[in-house]
Amino acid sequence: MHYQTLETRMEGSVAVVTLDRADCRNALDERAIDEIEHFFSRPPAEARAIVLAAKGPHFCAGLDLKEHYVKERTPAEFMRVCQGWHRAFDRIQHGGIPVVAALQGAVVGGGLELASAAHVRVGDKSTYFALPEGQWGIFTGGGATVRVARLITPNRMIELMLTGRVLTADEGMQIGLLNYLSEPGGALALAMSLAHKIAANAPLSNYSIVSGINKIWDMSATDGLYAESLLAALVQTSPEVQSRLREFVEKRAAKVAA
Ligand code: 1HE
Repeated sequence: MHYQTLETRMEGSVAVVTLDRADCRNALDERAIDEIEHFFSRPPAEARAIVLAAKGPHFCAGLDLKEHYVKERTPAEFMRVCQGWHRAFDRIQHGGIPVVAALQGAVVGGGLELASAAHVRVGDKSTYFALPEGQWGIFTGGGATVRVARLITPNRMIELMLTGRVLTADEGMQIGLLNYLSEPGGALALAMSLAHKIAANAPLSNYSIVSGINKIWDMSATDGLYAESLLAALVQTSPEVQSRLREFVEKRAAKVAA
């Protein structure tokens, strides 16, 4: 597939997918959403982790407001647009491969919805967050009511949307939008090194971590514990466990140390 809005490459077992519309601040038009869905539905077979990055000074300006203005969509048309975003971002969150997002500059509106589908978020001092939909008279439609609300609590999301407040990278760290704050300009390098470390885990462990925890969050406690035992039964008895644990038993494994 030749992508027009994405650039893709492999670095060892890490796939790097980069939003490539810096001239419009990586705003997400219908093609970009289709291409994101396509990539994350069929990631390279050898990919053990994925880094989601973006060209230019800003990660993503959200919904392509010009396209939305020009198309004058009907309610049914925009419902379909939203469902396309939900499909694409579900593939990121539930595709079974860990996704690390490298965030610089604006991570706003649909850009934050995209970032919140990743499993690990890395920023630097330039990174900032906002949900400015209110000023355009619109609402979130790319999954923020589910993913962003879970990350920062519904109450914080309501306040951000009502006031249009901009959160700094430090504030993003405090409330859980960022997992890591790198040195200036270092978000991509840190995201890559985390992704390489993640890629060294057993693929079935990673699959369970990225698909199981969020799915179990949607369940009752009883169902969740049952699902956890089923997942663990599958993962803990996989052949790779024996070779990894042998290293521990024979005292060749690295220790877990602070
Ligand atoms: C865009 C978009 C866009 C920039 N759609 N074209 N998102 C927003 O409300 C963000 C609106 N954008 C901004 O606040 C600023 O553009 C930025 C802070 C992101 C970047 O500022 P800056 O000074 O670096 O760039 P710029 O000069 O404002 O923009 C450069 C170009 O990108 C310019 O086009 P040009 O043809 O004049 O060069 C902008 O028009 C274009 N551009 N942002 C289209 N968003 C499923 S619902 C999701 C709901 C939402 O996401 S609401 C959108 C929230």
